[in-house]
Amino acid sequence: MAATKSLFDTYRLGDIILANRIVMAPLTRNRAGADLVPSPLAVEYYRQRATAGLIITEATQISATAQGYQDTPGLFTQAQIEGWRKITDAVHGAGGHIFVQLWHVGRVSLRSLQPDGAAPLAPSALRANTKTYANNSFAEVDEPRALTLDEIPGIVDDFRQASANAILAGFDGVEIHGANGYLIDQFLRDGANKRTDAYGGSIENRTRFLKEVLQAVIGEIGAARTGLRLSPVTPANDVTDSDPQALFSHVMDVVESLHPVYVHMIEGATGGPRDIVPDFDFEALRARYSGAWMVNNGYDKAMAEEVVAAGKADLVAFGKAFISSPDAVERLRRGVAFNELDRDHLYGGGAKGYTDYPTLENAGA
Ligand code: 8OZ
Repeated sequence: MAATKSLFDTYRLGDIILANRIVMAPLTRNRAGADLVPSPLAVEYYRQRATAGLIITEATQISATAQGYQDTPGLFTQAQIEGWRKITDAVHGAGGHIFVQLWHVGRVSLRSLQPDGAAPLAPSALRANTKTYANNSFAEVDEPRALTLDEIPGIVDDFRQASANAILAGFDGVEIHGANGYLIDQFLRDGANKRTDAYGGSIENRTRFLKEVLQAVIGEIGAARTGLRLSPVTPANDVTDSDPQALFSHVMDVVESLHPVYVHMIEGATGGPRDIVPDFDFEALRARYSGAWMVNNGYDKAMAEEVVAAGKADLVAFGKAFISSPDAVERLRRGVAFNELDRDHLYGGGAKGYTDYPTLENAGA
């Protein structure tokens, strides 16, 4: 019988060896500097958290139209590549590994954040009933414009180019953000995608955009450096689907055929409760895919140890724990509580609630 796996064991992910199975989840913090270049403070923030087996960065724009929130970073200009290089060097210097999460927000945006004040882009011209963070407050999103058929290859190519930029910036790989009601998820769900061309209608058609993005990114940087995040049951950003089990079963078959190195599965409502769709069968999704399985959503130490020991997951991602506790891995190891989360300084601002959380070591514990 194989030895029982522990959260604190190393893990081979593609061509890299992670120091443990604890992942820092992608976390939007709205602190990018001028021209959406990550700030020097972000270098310190990620360096502090480099004991995670893997860091997945905050969601990062593949192009100017991909933006939906104020001060979220990009990876489509030389200055942005150079800004991220400082972060990847810092994390690698501290012994960690880091993937960048690549996103296009689609309809979750405002004209004020789009080039020339144009309407945000989406599969269909349907406004989402959701808010985004801009001008230092939350605001209802604007009505989008439907992408024309001949515009879609350009967006797929923006994902490809951003993945090439990620390698130039020194990242170990990329996570494609297919979750939480952003552009890829908008294509997947029949509540947001009303297209009548090859990208809408059947489950196969709605999965086409994701498939093309995966093919383009894997073709550019290789499957071993490509991950994918999905959230089949989340209500985030007003995405709905008439049959998520069937939809995501097909998605997993496509994913298995292209074989990105991991799938990162949000098992409930993003950042919220796990049990919103009690009869949804995540194990059936996992059974269709043979790569690394990363889980997320409200895990504590006992739950995380249990899923890893039982072989139900290879990696467990923690979000809030890594915001409040740069040494979340050490706290998990020792069974010590995480710091309290400073909810007033999650989005935007400076060092407060960002790089000023204590570790056990600098608290003298
Ligand atoms: C919280 C606030 C803004 C963005 C996601 C990127 O839900 C996000 C996000 C989360 O994936």
